[in-house]
Amino acid sequence: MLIFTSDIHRQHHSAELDGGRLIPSWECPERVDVTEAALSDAHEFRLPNKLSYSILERVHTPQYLDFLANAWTRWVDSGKTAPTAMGFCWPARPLSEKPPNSIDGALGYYSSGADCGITKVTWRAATESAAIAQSVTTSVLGGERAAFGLCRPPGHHATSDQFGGYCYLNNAAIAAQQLRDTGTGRVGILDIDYHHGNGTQQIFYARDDVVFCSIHADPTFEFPYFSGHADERGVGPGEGFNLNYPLPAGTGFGSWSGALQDAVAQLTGLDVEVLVVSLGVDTFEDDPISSFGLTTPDFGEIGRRLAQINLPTVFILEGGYAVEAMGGNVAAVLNGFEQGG
Ligand code: SP5
Ligand code: ZN
Repeated sequence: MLIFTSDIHRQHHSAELDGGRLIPSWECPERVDVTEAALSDAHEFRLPNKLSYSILERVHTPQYLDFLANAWTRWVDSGKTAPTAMGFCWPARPLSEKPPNSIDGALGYYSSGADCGITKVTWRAATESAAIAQSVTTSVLGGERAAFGLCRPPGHHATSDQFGGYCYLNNAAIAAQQLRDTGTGRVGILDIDYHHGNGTQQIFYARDDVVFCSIHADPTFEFPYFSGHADERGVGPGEGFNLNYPLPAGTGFGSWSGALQDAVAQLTGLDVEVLVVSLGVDTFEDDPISSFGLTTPDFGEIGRRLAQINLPTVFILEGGYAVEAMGGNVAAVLNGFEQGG
């Protein structure tokens, strides 16, 4: 399979507030190294083409893009010396949501939490990650059966105007929008990361041309906490085109794959023409921040099942924090997909 990747991400490593302490983020550069190493034998690597910026404006607000592009400079200009810019105050219920002028206020306004922040190279890394998503999509539009983007930073928690959950630009949404803008009919996004893809859900919530379908840890106990319940089914024309499968802590492959089977049946029934897979492997049994019990062979089976859907497929990397094992888990999905037809 064609794999798009780049070195630009390497210097981006945010801090994250975890259990009351600021730590180097679980979302670290080594994730890509390990995955590249595990894929190198059986797959072909390519660098992305230059990002066409206009696609970002189809998914994110101009104010948010302007904020992301300039946040680091504003942080430094405000006299701060910490290597990660983070907010500490959010427009929580029932406060005003008027955008503030100060960098501290803007960091709160344009983010959903303190599990990540903005470093000197975040904008560069996030736009390169989006360029990877765009190149993967272009190659599938050009006739590839499937291609994979080693996107880092990940994207599915980024809404139209908020970063969070290690995500800044929503790579899967960018892929889906690019497909729509170039003549693809209805697009299906299948999000199998451990966490609910709240950003992708928000971006397409009122639309019926992109179906969002997510299998994830129930938000009653897991991040992102405020999005991902089964009764979130879309609004207006989008009603019925947003499908959530929240699952309990400790879920193993038996019930997880039951949810997948149902999700695939629903997607197939909605006449989807191209599939975008938000591929997180943080459902792995040894993931340090997650609670599901999937094994490496289970990831191979997931790949085979995804191939059986029999649609052109754009794979976008999301989470996965068991660094040593994640390469093998991603490889298992892609190899299973190729075996599955
Ligand atoms: C892309 C993606 O998978 N983002 C996930 C973001 C999760 N951020 C909150 C993580 C909280 C982790 N707390 C772990 C405590 C273990 N000691
Ligand atoms: Zn995740």
